Amino acid sequence: MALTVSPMGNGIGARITGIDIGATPVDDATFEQIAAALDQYLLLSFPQQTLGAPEQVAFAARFGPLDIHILDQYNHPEFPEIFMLSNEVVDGKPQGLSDAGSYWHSDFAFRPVPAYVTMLHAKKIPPQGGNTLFSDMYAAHDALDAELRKAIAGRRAVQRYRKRADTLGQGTRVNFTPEQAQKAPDVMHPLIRVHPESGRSAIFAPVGTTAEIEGLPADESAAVLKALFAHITQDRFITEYVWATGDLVFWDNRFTMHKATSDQLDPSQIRTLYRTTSMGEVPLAAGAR
Ligand SMILES: O=C(O)CCC(=O)C(=O)O
Ligand SMILES: [Fe+2]
Repeated sequence: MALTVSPMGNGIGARITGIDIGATPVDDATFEQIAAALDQYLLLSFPQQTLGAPEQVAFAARFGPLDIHILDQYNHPEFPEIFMLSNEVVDGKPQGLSDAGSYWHSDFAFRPVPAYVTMLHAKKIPPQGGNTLFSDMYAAHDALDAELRKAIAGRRAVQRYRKRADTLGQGTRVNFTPEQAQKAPDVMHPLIRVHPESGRSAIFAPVGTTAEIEGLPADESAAVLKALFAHITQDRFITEYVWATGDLVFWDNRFTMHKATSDQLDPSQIRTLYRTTSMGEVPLAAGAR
């Protein structure tokens, strides 16, 4: 299949045309091309895709085992691997989770094995608003100054689902029940993680979950994280994705962070996306390969 890969700009992200992902099963050679493009660009967009829920599940499963979301009230009734994001309410019933994360995060960073690929298929996109921001954690790593690099080198940090709710008094708009929260205990991951094949280093400090740096006094840990968060959220690392209905978009959570802007969306602006999450690997620390 002849794919056309067009970079979105100078940073991460590429658009791919020349393929209808729902129409024909993607052959192995084409899949390898797509996986290689994802490795290179970290964020891929396939416009005008008409695939249904089972086709999305089948395609996403090729990247890794699919998560079934703990907030199961928003799972698709027939295909529980599909998690529905929507601010639409029909007959008093929410059609999905209205805000899956309007703060910098990497999906399931708080799990022992975080997400690899999150895939969103845009079902209904309003004329304006609801853009998603992505930040390049390879570039942020490479631009670290000597002081900050030294402060985080070889260190691990606690990844905590509850961090955002605890510190800012707000989580996603729907929070876990106590039983659901129990399924998300603290984990420890390296602050610099490496690509398992290339060995390339990236910062892994998703703002929404990175709580404490192991082995540092609390005040020092807080000061380093404050500086690190300011560093990794600079405009120069960010790509803003503007959605169109039909877009199939996915990204590599290992080496990027992202941030929804659903918190700024006017409730009259209906936005619905179907999500799958392909799980990845235990984050590898530099030197551990
Ligand atoms: O709705 C969005 O723009 C992104 C939501 C999100 O963070 C996710 O699906 O992982
Ligand atoms: Fe997310």
